Amino acid sequence: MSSSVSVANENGVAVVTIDNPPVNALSFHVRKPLHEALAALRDDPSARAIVIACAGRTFIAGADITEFGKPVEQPELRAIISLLETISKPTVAAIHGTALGGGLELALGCHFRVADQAAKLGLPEVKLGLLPGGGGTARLPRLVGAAKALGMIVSGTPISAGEAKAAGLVDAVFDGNLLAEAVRFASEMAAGAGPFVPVRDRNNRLAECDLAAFDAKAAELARKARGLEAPLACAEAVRNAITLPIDEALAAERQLFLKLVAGDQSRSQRYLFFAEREAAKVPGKDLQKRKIAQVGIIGAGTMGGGIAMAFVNGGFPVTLLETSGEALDRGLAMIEKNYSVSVSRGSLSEEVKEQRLGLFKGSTDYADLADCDLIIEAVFEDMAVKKEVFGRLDAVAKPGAILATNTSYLDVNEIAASTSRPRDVLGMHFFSPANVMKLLEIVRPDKTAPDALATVADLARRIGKVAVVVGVCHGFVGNRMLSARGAESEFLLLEGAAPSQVDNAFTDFGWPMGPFQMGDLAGLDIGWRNRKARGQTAVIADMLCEQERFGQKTGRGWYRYESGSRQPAADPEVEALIRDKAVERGVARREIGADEIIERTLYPLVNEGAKILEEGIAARASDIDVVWVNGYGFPIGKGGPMFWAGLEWAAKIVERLEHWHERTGRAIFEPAPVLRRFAETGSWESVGR
Ligand code: T1G
Repeated sequence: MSSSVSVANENGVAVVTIDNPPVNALSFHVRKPLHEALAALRDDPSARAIVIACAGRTFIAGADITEFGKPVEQPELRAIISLLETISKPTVAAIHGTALGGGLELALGCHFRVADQAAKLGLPEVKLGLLPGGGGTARLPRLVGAAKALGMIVSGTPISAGEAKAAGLVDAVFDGNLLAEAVRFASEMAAGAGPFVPVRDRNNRLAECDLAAFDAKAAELARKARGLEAPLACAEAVRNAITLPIDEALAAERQLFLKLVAGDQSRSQRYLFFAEREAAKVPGKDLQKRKIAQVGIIGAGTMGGGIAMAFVNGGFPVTLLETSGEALDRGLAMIEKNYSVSVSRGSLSEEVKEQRLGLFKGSTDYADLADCDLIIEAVFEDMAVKKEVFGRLDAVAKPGAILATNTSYLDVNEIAASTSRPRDVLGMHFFSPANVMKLLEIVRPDKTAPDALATVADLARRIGKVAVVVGVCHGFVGNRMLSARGAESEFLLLEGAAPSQVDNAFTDFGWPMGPFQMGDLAGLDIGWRNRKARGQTAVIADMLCEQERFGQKTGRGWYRYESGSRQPAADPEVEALIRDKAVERGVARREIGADEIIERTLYPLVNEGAKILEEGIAARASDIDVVWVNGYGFPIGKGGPMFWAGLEWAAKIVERLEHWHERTGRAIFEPAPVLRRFAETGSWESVGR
């Protein structure tokens, strides 16, 4: 037997244990001995039943994602599942932790599945740009019905053991010693009459399916796919389970899987899976972390309130500080309203809402922050104001407390230097709404202690954030690149592109929303205030703001919003204003196509990312992609701006940047040397620091 698979016999029940840390992925060195063990046990009279279990913290978390793109080594998962289904004695999967992807598919090859209370079961392949390739699209509907299977497979979201039991996916849920209970369960099954019907031969749940309702649901999901192929393939494969004999459905699933796994979208999404985990490997990752029990948040506005919710949702008590009782009450009322909306939507129970509200403590006195282990300020974006806050924090915070600023742009070195404890100061740049958006830029000033950085990175994971460590510069990684992406926006409008044309070019590319619609959503007054603070102008946007066209909040911005609707409508007044400004500036207008829009917005985005990489503001190109996918909605099927530069062909990007640089003379088009080198080598790693 191998080190990855062992077999024991417990009073006639064979226990096959898989041990492949850290998540028992079905790597080749697991599949081979597992196949051999099951083949032997099938014909072994001393084994009346078989339990498949896993050592370590979880049941099988799926196929080994690192094996994709390489030649398949036999036996593959499907062969093991087929072998399982030739076994007449009862087979039982004992599930703890997570049974995901190929792990759940293996369990679906067993007659029975038992789980512990805390287990989760799911088919998340769609998040990797794939579909369940081990028969899950044909077997899962046979246990939980087509509609439930469609929802699980297209969303990729795991369900709890309890939900799985209720749905018919799991046969028993245990509280105590899972393995002992699983062996007992298997022994009881073996004592029973049988026969034990493989999942593939159970069709009664399929008969319940209302195909018209299924197709309507699948069409709705397709509309949300935004150009991603995997969700559509998932729906097609589940539909095949209903309409085709199972072997034809399985053959069709295989073809769909092979097409997806070879495609750019899955390559991009698998790249992002590992990129997020690389980003989490911050310097000093394994250092002793500081204990964080009490969190203080200064500022109960939109950002401060959202950040406070993010920590409370992660189970941390929060002291929320404001300058006045009235401001504090407003902030707490907004938080309470946010939770009530979640309750009304059914995504939060009333009980959990009350629990979370109980973790808030409001205050207007800095002294109440004295016991906090981490204090984050989310006050007005002004250096003088930030320094005043840090001065007061320096006076009251306990030794070793981490002091963080939520600034989006400002120099965190300067803030740190204004305190007596720069080693404890760093930036935690959340993205609004902070209780929802996953990205957290951890801004690392020069003097921050490694253990403080490691503590905050670990904390980010604990509150469900995707953290990326970034260096100090104006706008760090995300916002600095956002400026580059938007630098041409007004020129495009003056030269002839309507806001809707630019936005459509973005949504056709796969963005959830274009820059003008996004501006109207966020509020044009925010950018206006930032520009004025920095002595900058944006001709057209400033004019809109002077007319109090702030976007959705005022019913007019780049677009019109009729009677409170959020649906943008082209605004002839804005288009006339743009035309008048073009005439005033002597700008000849012309037709501008989507390709040009992408070249003049997304190529500078990539170019700025290359500069950021060269300056060491980001440690890896993949960190930049993690920022843009998790903080700005860069389409996951393109992997992020830096990965996409490879897909788009970097040499072409350099050539087009040179074209626009020659034509406009504007610096954002001057190709960064690092980008040129990437175009030659095809790898960012060869060009980073
Ligand atoms: N393959 C290879 N490595 C994996 C892996 C996998 N499936 N899952 C995790 N790892 C690595 C990960 O890169 C990290 O490595 C370490 O394990 C810990 O992971 C045929 C085609 C299980 C919920 O999509 O969701 O089956 O950074 O940091 O936060 O139909 O890992 O330490 O070097 O995420 O506790 C489907 C992916 C595969 C599940 C645990 N399965 N994994 O989360 O730890 S495709 C998935 C997860 C498939 C079949 C199809 C999570 C987790 P390192 P971690 P965690």
